[in-house]
Amino acid sequence: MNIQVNQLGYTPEMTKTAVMRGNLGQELQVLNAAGETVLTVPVAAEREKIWDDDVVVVDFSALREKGVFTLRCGEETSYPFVVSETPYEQVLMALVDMFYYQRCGGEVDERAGVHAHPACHTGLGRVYGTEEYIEVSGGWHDAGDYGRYIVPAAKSVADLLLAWQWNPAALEKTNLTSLLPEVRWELEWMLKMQRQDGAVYHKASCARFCGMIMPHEEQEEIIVSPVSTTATGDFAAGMAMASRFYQASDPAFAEKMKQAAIRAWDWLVEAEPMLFRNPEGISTGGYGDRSDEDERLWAAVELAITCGDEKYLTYAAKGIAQQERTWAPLGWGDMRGYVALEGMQLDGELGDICRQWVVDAARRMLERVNAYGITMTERLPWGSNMNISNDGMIFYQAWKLTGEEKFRQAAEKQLHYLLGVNPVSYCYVSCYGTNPMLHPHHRPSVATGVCVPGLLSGGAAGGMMDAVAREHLQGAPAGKCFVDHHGSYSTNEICVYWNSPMVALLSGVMGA
Ligand code: 9MR
Ligand code: ZN
Repeated sequence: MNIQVNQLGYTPEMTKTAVMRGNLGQELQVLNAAGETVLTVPVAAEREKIWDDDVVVVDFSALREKGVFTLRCGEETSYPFVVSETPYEQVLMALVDMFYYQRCGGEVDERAGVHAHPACHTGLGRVYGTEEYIEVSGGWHDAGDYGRYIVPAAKSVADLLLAWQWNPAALEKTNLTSLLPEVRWELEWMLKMQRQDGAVYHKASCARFCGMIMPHEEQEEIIVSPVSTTATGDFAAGMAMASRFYQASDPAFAEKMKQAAIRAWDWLVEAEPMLFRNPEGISTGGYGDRSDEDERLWAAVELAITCGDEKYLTYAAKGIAQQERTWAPLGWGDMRGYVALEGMQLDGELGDICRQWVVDAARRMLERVNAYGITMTERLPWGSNMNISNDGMIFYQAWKLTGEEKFRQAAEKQLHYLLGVNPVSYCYVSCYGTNPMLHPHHRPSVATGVCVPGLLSGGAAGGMMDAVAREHLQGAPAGKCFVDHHGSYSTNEICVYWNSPMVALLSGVMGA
């Protein structure tokens, strides 16, 4: 396929772009379902060389009518796409339902079809290196594996709450689950991961990854790994943030989270950095870090907003002043983007500084975008689709702050990329679009032979970090390093914290 479109379509008002590769012709035709040409647009002569192709962006925003269309240039025809007021309603519901499918410690009921299963991982967890057993059931399985990790959990929670904050109306239509109750499922588990003294255990998982079995079939002992200052900082931030969202519906739960955040903070201020590394005998996800300063700062900002105490504000002000505020990464490792996004709620000058930070970061990102509209060209990391969704969130917020169209368009382009405007012509959300990803590294999908819908693939990742990637992708340019194969965990795993920023981006864009 040489004409890449958003396979789920566009709204009538949206900027509509497609990316074409090669010299297909000088004009692009938009054809309706009857095969009639409804619009012709010239194709620019200049090409951008990227990922071994010569590509050109075509803008067919002049198409305002609703219906099903294809793009044609020379001999080549794109996949069909719709123009409608609600092209993303279904996929958004599926992206949210993903969290329900990932549930641990509770039944996934018969509505999930072949993926239904009884409560899993319900045994007590043994605190690493001790004979102490604690109750840590619940939460979401992190990804294609069944580990549950605090650091990425906090990112997922924050993104989903931001989605709710940005556009609750978009999230009203639900299928298997709805947003705030689903997030609470994770929060209740996180609360169980806090130690008496306020510190937070890094993760709950078996010693190693299991085979491609259903979750309730994994019967090994659950081990609760040691505490870390990154997990404790993220926990404090996530709890303080979440507390505000449940204040109206359940003040007691909100208070419980606030107190948990305060206790985590009180422990944290006395603690030297404890950066996590898998202890001996444990080989599940590490979520290690080089610094815990950003997690501490994010916690201070959320606590300052929720509690208003001077001590949090002082810490936040000092920390924010020290940042080089030109980029705003949204974790899991570097949480400074949440400092910027959330810090906008602080009063006075601090709030202004954070708003400027978001806009400056978005401007810097815009300077780097390629023909596909994304900021990464040479190096696409493991889970690049998370970075793309994260970037979309920052672009969206910059648009809200400035009203500048270029930011809105940039946010939409991140979405177009994920849904089909990419060099491998995939809709990266499982079971959606004309050419969907269908074979993720995801145990329930592999065990049943049926792909769970609504999973965002990690996407293209250079570096050849698994055997399947090495077999299929040797020599491929970065943007094409993707293989829809369940063995390629470095290009085609799925994760709660990859779905979550896409939920936020999509909710935002749907309200734009
Ligand atoms: O998302 C993580 C990615 O940024 C890292 O490069 C990679 C290797 O350390 O790990 C990813 O996280 C995985 C985690 O360790 C275990 N669950 C599945 C995650 C996604 O592949
Ligand atoms: Zn489980």
